Amino acid sequence: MKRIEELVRSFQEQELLLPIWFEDEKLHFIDQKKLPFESYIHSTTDVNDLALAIKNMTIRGSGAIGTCGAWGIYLAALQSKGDLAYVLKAGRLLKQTRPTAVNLMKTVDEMLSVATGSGEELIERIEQKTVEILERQLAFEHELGRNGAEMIEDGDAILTHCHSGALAGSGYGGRALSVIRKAHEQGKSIHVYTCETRPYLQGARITAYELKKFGIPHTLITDNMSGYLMSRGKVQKVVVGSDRVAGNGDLANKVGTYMHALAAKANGVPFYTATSSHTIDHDVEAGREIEVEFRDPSEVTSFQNRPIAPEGTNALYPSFDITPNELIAGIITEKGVMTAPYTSTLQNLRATVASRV
Ligand code: RI2
Repeated sequence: MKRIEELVRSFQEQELLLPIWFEDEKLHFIDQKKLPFESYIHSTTDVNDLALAIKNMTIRGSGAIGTCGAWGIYLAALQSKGDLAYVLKAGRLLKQTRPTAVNLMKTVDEMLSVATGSGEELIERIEQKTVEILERQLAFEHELGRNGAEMIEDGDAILTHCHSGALAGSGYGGRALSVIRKAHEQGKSIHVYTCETRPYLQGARITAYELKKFGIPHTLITDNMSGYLMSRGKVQKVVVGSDRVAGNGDLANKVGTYMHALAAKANGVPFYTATSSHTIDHDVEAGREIEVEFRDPSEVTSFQNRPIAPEGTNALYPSFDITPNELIAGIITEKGVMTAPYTSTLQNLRATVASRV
């Protein structure tokens, strides 16, 4: 049986940017709110700390919080010395942290499907499942990247929104950046426009940080510049991540995605989402049924704790929006690129895949 420590060591030997890892009997994770100005690493043995870190976006990105479903249950099993009731309670806590990204809920359920027995026996079952999920997720990023890179042509400028990269996933490139990183590794000459992504600035802070690290040429723009660039023929593809895809192909992703998709359609630019078959939620028929998380409006009226509007200004912060399927040229998955009509292509995909993070 492969142990967690062995797996983490093998990950550390690869060229990965790990968001979360386990070492010296503690879970460690990078503080994504402080990047790129500070590389702060939190360490804990308490699943409650992990749940709080997901809720306050210290750890974020649907792939990374998906793997937290595995890490959190593993931590709870260790912390409680194999107390099943505690592990089940931890599962409920983790699932309540963020409502839109579906991978976290699905991964917690997958972990709990092996949670039987108690003590060492329970811990061992959970450790095995954790290893399985983490290995699978890293392999997924390479498969997804290879499929998506086929959509990218030499000379393309690619627009992306938010941060759908290594630290939002398992360390290679997450979703959108796995596609971009793979195309770059294949020797294609590409340029990336990364939208800053108000109000959290994931694009400016984290996507630009990763693109720089991977040596991929890029330009930072504010979110409202994408229409201008597309209308001037400066963008050949749009590739974004995905928090949840409905059964009909409608996409929930970081707020602002929808307006990029509209501009892409109006200018004949193909718009893709890079996702996992696990992120397709067949329990949800269409995007309007997806719960959109609303965050604290103070995150809009201030920037890094400094006010940017008069005191008392009303603000609103829907964290995600829904892009209707007719604006999507393709849904890139680890099993290939799905195209319209999505209701049937996604159903066929469902029939052929095992679940993934
Ligand atoms: P992957 C983010 O949300 C954005 O919606 C972004 O597109 C996505 O997660 C990246 O996750 P948040 O967690 O699609 O920053 O790459 O609110 O998994």
